[in-house]
Amino acid sequence: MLKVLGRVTSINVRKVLWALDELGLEYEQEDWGLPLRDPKVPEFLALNPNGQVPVLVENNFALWESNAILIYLAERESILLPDQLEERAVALQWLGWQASELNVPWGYAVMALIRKAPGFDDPAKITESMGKWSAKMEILEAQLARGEGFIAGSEFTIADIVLGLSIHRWMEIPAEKQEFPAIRRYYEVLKARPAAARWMTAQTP
Ligand SMILES: N[C@@H](CCC(=O)N[C@@H](CS)C(=O)NCC(=O)O)C(=O)O
Repeated sequence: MLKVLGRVTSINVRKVLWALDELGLEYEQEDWGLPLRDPKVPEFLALNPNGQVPVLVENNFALWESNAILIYLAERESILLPDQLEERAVALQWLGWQASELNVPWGYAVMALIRKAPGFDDPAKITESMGKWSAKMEILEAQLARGEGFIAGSEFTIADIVLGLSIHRWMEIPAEKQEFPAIRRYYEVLKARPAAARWMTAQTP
């Protein structure tokens, strides 16, 4: 049985849970991650030396890094990634972009406005974080305005999972935001998927 180690309040854990539900796979989920269960303990660090969630475990196999887990699941089941080389590369491009570009600028704003973490209360830094995040959302808006349906074309892929959860975070953050019509339409399309309805919810942070 596949096991997902990680609390459902984590966006990275919800990526994996959403993918597993899309694939119709059975799994168990075990709460790890603060404040529920500290992952920086030897038992967990043996599975992921970063002490972070999620980790996917099956028998003696353990895999960390949420986007690597999504690729593994899609390849294992031969769906959620296109077969055609260029289309597959474009899906992987957006998957990587979510982790390395979109995920970075929102950090301060999310800590301040969603997690309300102590020490994250500088209005100038919040504005800077929102501005940089918005600039990345413009890139997403331009791609989605092409009207292909999903981010990498007409097929739903694992890239739509990571972007759907990221957009959900944008929609949820209580701040003044630019309106992105194509992103909103895409968000509604994604929300209509049963697996998305389960995980694209207000389980922030
Ligand atoms: N690049 C990693 C990031 C993982 C990550 O940042 N996980 C956070 C939760 S979103 C975490 O484990 N935080 C520590 C904790 O929850 O105790 C991935 O995509 O899996």
